[in-house]
Amino acid sequence: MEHTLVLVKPDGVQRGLIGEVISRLERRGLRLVAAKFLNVSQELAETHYAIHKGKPFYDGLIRYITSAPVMAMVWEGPNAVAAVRQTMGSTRPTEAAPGSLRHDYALEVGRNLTHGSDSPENGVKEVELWFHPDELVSWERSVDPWIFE
Ligand code: IDP
Ligand code: MG
Repeated sequence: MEHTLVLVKPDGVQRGLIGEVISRLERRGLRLVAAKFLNVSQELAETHYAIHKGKPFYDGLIRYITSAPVMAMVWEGPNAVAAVRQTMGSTRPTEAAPGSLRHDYALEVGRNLTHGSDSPENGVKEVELWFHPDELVSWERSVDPWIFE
């Protein structure tokens, strides 16, 4: 089953939107695999956002993600990566589809509430970066056959 890393970023945590994010992913039918609430270290932030090093927004991005606690989660399901990114909406909130989290709760790209892995390969890498293997819970729900084909 495909895994994806989801972060409720510091703005989402401060604004009391952890529950809203979880609720929307549950409602979609995705299955929670792991969760933890943490302050992001400088090192973890730099590794997670290494691909953006050198871009004009990089320093601000590192300050943003380390500025307050985040809720880090692993979610799974068929096409979990694409499903989560669709539920979150486009990176720039004013381009995000109506009904998506970033459309409904955000205005600025530098305060866009959530992170979701951008490919199944990066999903695997990011889950390995943020979680120990023994933190991932393998389980079944009685409704799974009504959600997973
Ligand atoms: P994503 O989070 O939708 O995958 P990326 O392009 O990977 O978007 O960028 C990572 C994060 O960096 C974004 O979610 C956003 O918080 C921040 N970011 C991206 N572009 C800008 C920008 O132009 N200004 C400020 N922050 C940005
Ligand atoms: Mg990205």
